[in-house]
Parts: sequence; structure tokens; C-alpha cells
Amino acid sequence: MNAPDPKAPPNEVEVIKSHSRLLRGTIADGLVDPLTGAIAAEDNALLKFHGSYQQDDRDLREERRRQKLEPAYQFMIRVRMPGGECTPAQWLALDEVAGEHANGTLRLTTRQTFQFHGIRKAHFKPAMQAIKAAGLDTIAACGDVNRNVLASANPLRSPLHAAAGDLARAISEHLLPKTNAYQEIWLDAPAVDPATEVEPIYGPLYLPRKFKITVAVPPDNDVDVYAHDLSFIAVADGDRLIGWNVLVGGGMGMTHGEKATFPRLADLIGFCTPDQAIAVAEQVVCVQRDFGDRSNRRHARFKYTIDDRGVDWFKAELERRLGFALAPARPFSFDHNTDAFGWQAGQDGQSHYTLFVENGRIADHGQRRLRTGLREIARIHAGIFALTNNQNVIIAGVSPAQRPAIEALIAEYGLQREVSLLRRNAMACVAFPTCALAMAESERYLPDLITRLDEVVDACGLADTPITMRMTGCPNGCARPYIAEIALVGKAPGKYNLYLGAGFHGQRLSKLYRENIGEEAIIEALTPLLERYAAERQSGEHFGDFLVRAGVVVAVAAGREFHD
Ligand code: SRM
Ligand code: SF4
Repeated sequence: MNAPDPKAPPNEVEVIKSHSRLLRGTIADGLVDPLTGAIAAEDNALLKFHGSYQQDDRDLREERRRQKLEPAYQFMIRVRMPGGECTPAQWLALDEVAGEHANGTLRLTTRQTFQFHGIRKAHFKPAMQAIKAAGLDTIAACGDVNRNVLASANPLRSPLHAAAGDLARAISEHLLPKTNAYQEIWLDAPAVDPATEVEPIYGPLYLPRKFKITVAVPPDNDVDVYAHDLSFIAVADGDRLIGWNVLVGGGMGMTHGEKATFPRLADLIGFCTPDQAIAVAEQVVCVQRDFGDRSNRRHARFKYTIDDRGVDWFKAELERRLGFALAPARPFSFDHNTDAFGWQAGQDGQSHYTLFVENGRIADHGQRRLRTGLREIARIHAGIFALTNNQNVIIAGVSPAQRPAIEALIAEYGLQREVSLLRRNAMACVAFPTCALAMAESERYLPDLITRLDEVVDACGLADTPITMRMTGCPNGCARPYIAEIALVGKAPGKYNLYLGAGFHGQRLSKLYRENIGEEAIIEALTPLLERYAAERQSGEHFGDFLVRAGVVVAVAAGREFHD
């Protein structure tokens, strides 16, 4: 598809935004309507800008329909937490929100923040207020704006990680919507006349689609720079930050069977100094604001603007707006996009403990009482919690004096779990029962599939070989599947498309290998490939690279060739 026709009519979300009085709509009225658990249909589009989605429990949908009841409406809330950092006091406050207002679980997301599920309307505003009282908010966690900004995990790990966290926070603040709508609806602030308000960066229609920014510290590509709209990669001399390499135009989402939609890897366009980074972020966003497709939402992500018009066009337009040219990109190299688990030594005698949280769900299960254990740790922890971009959590900044007490709690609540490397390096999106778009199970199913695949991996002697595997319940790509070496993407209940051959640190897209297959066929398809890999791989060769070298799948050169 080519650049959007400027005369094409705006899509319905654009119309809703234009009537919304800067994101107010009638959300406040809907919250107090006692006749339904839902809010008005048009307000659903606006609610996202406030960090929430209306959902219904899909496990109950059919039964409630039979009983002629409205769906079990509930709300998901996503916290804005740039760089994934929160204090123990904030952890405790969020844990309380989960217990008082949500379904009793905390969900760590693939983008370094918390989600709450199952919030009923009466609990909605109190939950938002409790989050705010903890010094956090949910502004722009969803919606057609810049979302939560990611940074390589753990700002306490090194000065460069601290700088990445600082940049993530600064960009997040700089690109926040300026409307008073959030304060009025959720925090009972006095009303301001929207006619007197200005959105200096976004304008009244905000962006054509969501926008995602990351900041990475090599050799970690834990933020998956190639999957996001805009990324900054730290360039350093030792621990001294020199500047940032800049990448643009990545994204994962696509629609099954629609070739005009595809995942795309970001392009490296140059280097900027630390004091130029905010201006670069703002002007990249402004180019997308002005040139993104406001007619066809399936073609509205920034990756299509770049793909349609070309990287050279984009760079020239960006530099014209900036008033300066980006310097040539500096060399960098990544070697993984996964997390390192257990205790890691920090820089000043402190240590950091990365805890495996399967698919990000923090709940108590039998002997493994994750939620209670983390709550008890938060009560005594003097450092911070750092969420990772792989749905795990780091208990960061533990002093030598405190370490035995933290270790005792980890043991008491069964938090440390011996799991296979395959499981540690896997991610699944939420999918059923809350996600409205899920076509197949993901979070609830991947653990069982991995149990079966572990047997194959063990039998092949690959238990110590890291392989990345990701599952999503639909092709939107919330667990960034198309850059995992093994990816399963939901098509229908129990059926998945199998994609193979991505780069180990997310640097190459995968390719469709089998379509619409169930568990037995998945095991059957993967077993001979893992056997061949074990027998024929070269020293240090990753599974995805082997599959490409062996001709099992071809390497995808560019996103638009993904379906060829
Ligand atoms: Fe996502 C929509 C969950 C990261 C691409 N995503 C959704 C919704 C809100 C479903 C909906 O629109 O009704 C899901 C809510 C499920 C639920 O019940 O919680 C949802 N996305 C998630 C999370 C929670 C998955 C997880 O298991 O952690 C992640 C929350 C991130 C956050 O904290 O902000 C999440 N979503 C992603 C990512 C990964 C990333 O950004 O690194 C992607 C792919 C990258 C990208 O954007 O290209 C992603 N989500 C989508 C898309 C497809 C967008 C597109 O370009 O086509 C949708 C659907 C849409 O926007 O129309 C979507
Ligand atoms: Fe829902 Fe699809 Fe995202 Fe999974 S990938 S959370 S099923 S939108």
C-alpha cells in the first residue's frame, strides 16, 4: 500500500477523538450510570488514553448470553511506569489495588509495567485514585499517543542503565498529553474549559495510532529495539554516555490473511547527543502526527509511514524539523533479548535478584506464593523493584546486610523455581479470558506446551542451549512473537501458526512454517528440527540461525516480504 490519500475520510476513532473535548467524552457520566456495568461505546475509544480498556470475562460470555444477562463487564488498568521502576511502597500500594479492586493478581507486561484485570465499574475510580495516591498514574498507558517508555532493565545496574531510565522518564513526561481530562475524571479536579486547553505536541486529534519508544543498553536488547516505533541505543565510552543511536519504524502487529499488514523491523537512522534526544523523540512523533494514516487504522502505525515513504524521506523530513542532521550511527552490538536470573552483582556492593514470573502473572499458587512473597519482600526491601521487558521482576539494590533476609523470604514463599531454559526464555501474551481480540489461549496454555516441549529438548541434549519462544493468542503480536526463534500465533481455539527462524536477539523476523496446527502437530513439526539442530549445528550457532542456514525457512529481508 502507498502513502494514505489525504482526501480519504477519517476513520471512526478519529471522529470520536475530534468530538471528545480533549479525551473527556462522557466517561465521567458512564462511571456513575448504575444500569450497566459498561460505559458508552464511544467512550471506550477514549478510555484507552486514560490507561484502561473495557473488557468482559470471555469464559462467562456464552453462559451470560444464554441467561440473557449483559456480558460480565470489567476493566483492565495499565500503569505508566517508564523504565519499569517502582519503590517497595508503590509495590505494596499496587498489591493492595490488586486485592481490593481487581482480580487478586498483578500482571507484569511485556512493556515493563503492571496491569490489573477484572475491575468492576464501582471499583474503577477508587482503583485509579489509589494508583495516583501511590505516586503513579495511568495516563497514556494505552491510546493513540506515546505509551510507556521502556529502558533496559534495572537503573541500579550501572550508570548507563540509570541514564537509560532517566531518558525513558524524561521522554514519557515530555510526551504526556496536556489535557486536564484525566485529573477531572479520575481525581475530581475542578473542570477546565477544553476550549482553553492546548495540546502543544499532539494537537486535538493526538496520533493516528499508538506509538512506542524504548531505550537500550547494549549488549542487552531486552527492550527489543527492532520491534518499536522509535528506539535509542546507548553509545558509551566505558560507563560514560556519549549519545544515542536512533532507530525508527519497527512494529509487530498484523492481521491474518491481510498482506498489507506485516511486522517490520526498525531501521537505524543515525546518532544524536544526549541533549538532542528529547527533541528527536518529539519531532519523530510530530512527523507521524502529520503523515500517519488517519483513514485506515490497519495502516496507521508509524512503520507503514516509514515503509510507504522510505527511510530517506523520513530522515530528511525529521532533520528539516530538527534543524540539524543526525550524525552517522556508531557501532554497537547486542547478544540477547532475554533476562539473566538469580543474583547478579551490582556496582557498589549491592546485588540484584531477578525472579522468574511465568508469563508475568503474580498470584499465589500452592507452595509458590508469589504475590504474598513479593509483598513480604516489599515490606522490608530498601532498594527498588525493576520490572523487565520479559515479564519478570528484579529485586534491585539489595545491600549485603539485607541479602540474607531477602533470601529467607525467597525460600519461605517458594519464589525460586527451577525451570528449564526454554521456559525462562519464553513469553506469552494475556489472551483469554480478558483480551477481547484473543483467537486462542496463550498465557494459560504456553506453560503446558512447554512441559511437553521440554521433554523433546532434553532428549535432544539441548537443555543448556538458549532458545527463544513466544506465544500470542492472535496476530497482534503483544509478546513480540515474530522476533522469537519459535513463535506460535493463535488462529482459532487450539490452533496456531508456527513461525520459525528469527534472530536470537530479535534482529531478524521469523517466517511462517506451519499454518493452523494444534498441539500434536506442533510437537511433530518441532521435534525433527530440534534433533537436526542438535546434530548439525555449528559452534555457538543459535536455533533460528541454523534453521535459516539449513534452508528450513528463508530469512525475511523486509517486513513487506513477511507473507511471501
Ligand atoms: Fe498489546 C492490543 C495486551 C504489548 C500489539 N494488547 C492489546 C489489548 C489491549 C487488546 C485490545 O485491544 O482489546 C490486549 C489486552 C489484553 C489483556 O487482557 O490484558 C493487549 N499488549 C498487551 C500486553 C498486556 C501483553 C502482555 O502479555 O504483556 C502488553 C502490554 C504492554 C504495555 O505494558 O504497554 C502488550 N501489544 C504489545 C506489544 C509488545 C510491545 O509493544 O513491545 C505489541 C507489538 C508491538 C507493536 O505495537 O507493534 C502489541 N496490542 C498490540 C496490537 C497490534 C497493534 C498493531 O500495530 O496492529 C493490538 C491491537 C490494536 O492495537 O488494535 C494490541
Ligand atoms: Fe490479545 Fe492478541 Fe495481544 Fe494476545 S496478542 S493480548 S490475544 S491482542
